[in-house]
Amino acid sequence: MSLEINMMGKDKKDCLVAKYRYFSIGPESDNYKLHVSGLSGNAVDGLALHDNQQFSTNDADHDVWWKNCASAREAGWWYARCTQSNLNGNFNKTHKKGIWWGWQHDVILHKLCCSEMKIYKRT
Ligand SMILES: [Ca+2]
Repeated sequence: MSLEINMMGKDKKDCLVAKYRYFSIGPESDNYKLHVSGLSGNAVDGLALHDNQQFSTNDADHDVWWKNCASAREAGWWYARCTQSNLNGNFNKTHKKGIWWGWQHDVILHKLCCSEMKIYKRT
C-alpha cells in the first residue's frame, strides 16, 4: 500500500503533501506498528521518527519514552520519544498538543488547520 497525506497550514497558505510509496500497519498483536518509507512530495518527513513504532493512546502507552506521549500530546499516534508530527492533535490547542507536521531544532515547522490520510494500492 501507499500513503498520501495532504495538509493545510493554519494560515491557509501552506498546502503540504507527503507521499509514502511504502506503507503498512502491523496487526493488533503488534499494536498496529507503522511502517513507512519512500517519501516524495513537498513536505518534510514527519513520520521518519514514527516508522517502526506502535500506536499509542492515552490509555495504551506503547511508545519508547518513560512517560506517556499520548497523554502529554492529548492524542493518539505512533509516538516514539515523542513525535515529529501530531495529526490527531487537538484543533483548539497550541504548540505540541495541536495539529502539526515537522519538527526541527525544537521548532514546529507547520501548524495545521486540517489534514487527510489516503491509502492506495501500490502500482
Ligand atoms: Ca511510554
